[in-house]
Amino acid sequence: MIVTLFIVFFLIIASFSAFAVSYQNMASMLLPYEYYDYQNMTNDLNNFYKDNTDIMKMESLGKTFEGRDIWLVKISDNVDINEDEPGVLLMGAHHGNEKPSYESLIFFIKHIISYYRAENFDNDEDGSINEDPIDGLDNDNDGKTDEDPSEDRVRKVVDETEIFIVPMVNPDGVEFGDDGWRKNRNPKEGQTNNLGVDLNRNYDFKWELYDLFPTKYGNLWTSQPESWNYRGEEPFSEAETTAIKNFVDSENINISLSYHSYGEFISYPWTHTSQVTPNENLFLRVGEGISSINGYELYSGKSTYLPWPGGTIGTSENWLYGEEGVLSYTIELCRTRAPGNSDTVYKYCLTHVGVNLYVCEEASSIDIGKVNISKQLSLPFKNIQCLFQKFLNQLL
Ligand SMILES: [Ca+2]
Ligand SMILES: [Ca+2]
Ligand SMILES: [Ca+2]
Ligand SMILES: [Ca+2]
Ligand SMILES: [Zn+2]
Repeated sequence: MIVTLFIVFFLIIASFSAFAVSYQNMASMLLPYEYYDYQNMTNDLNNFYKDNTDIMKMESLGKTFEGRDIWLVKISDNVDINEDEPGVLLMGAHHGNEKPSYESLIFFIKHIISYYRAENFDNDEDGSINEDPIDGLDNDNDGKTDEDPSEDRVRKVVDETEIFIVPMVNPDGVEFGDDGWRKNRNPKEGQTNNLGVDLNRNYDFKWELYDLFPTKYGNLWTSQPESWNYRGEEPFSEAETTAIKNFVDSENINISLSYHSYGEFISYPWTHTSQVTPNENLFLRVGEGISSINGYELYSGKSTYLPWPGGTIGTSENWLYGEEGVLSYTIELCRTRAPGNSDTVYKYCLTHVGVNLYVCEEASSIDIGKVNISKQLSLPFKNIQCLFQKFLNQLL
């Protein structure tokens, strides 16, 4: 009898707590996540800056077509001085309709400024301090993952790295319509609808391949002014890409992450060919490190993702690596373009705090310098170029 009563009592408690959990989940599902817009981001960044002038700096890299500032946030100790520390560049919202890409970076800035000032703290109140840092693992086997991030880790990264963050490369795109707009809003000849340029096709690296091999590189598509992937009339025709270029030219950047959404994968150069770069091993090592934190698939140049249909030209990754010697990755966040569930967004943001801290920690071990791209042409491609040259010589 007593046993039966006990079981009944236990079942009541169990079902009640199950109800409580599902009720909580329901409640958070009913509250759609509210993403930043440009003005709220600008206001918040300004406020963070006012309270953290010793480790944070904010400046405009230039104005967009519609007159918005492209904000750059620098985070480092002695932030006004250009110190001899490895440089990390984090970018979001090349595509304005990919909201998690900037949201996660604003979240990262908040995390940094709050943890930098905090004593080492037992965030989950389990009696031990910093036992479960953000690395995608349940380090203390308590069934929760990354629940006690390390304050010291943030301090070390801020003190030893120069972190540059451009959360919204394309604020005009972010602001257009309810869901944002992939391209910028700079109207081009031949556009009555679908205004603007796909900024992640506007960087200068082997731009001419489109013209040489139009079918292989999807020329018809990216050269169509009204396509979603329109690359613009020439490399760096756009204020946003030019702003990024001028900035990168003026700084020593070792590694960069460009956030997009969606797909939950990581990719890196080359984006225009299935050939690997001379730094494939380094790309793989750091890429696998990132993948171990966020659990995303790592696509190397040889994977099935590329080429489509012959690869993508004009990406920031190709230019950053091929022209600027930066170890550059794209991270496609999330399973949908802009998840509406607050818990889901929070998880993506927190996980990528771990990813960003990790690349900062790796930055000092990465210095690839200028890449000699002439060595990077594939054999068949060299032959084609050779033939093309012969053909030109005959004409001349
Ligand atoms: Ca802690
Ligand atoms: Ca703890
Ligand atoms: Ca844990
Ligand atoms: Ca952990
Ligand atoms: Zn994108």
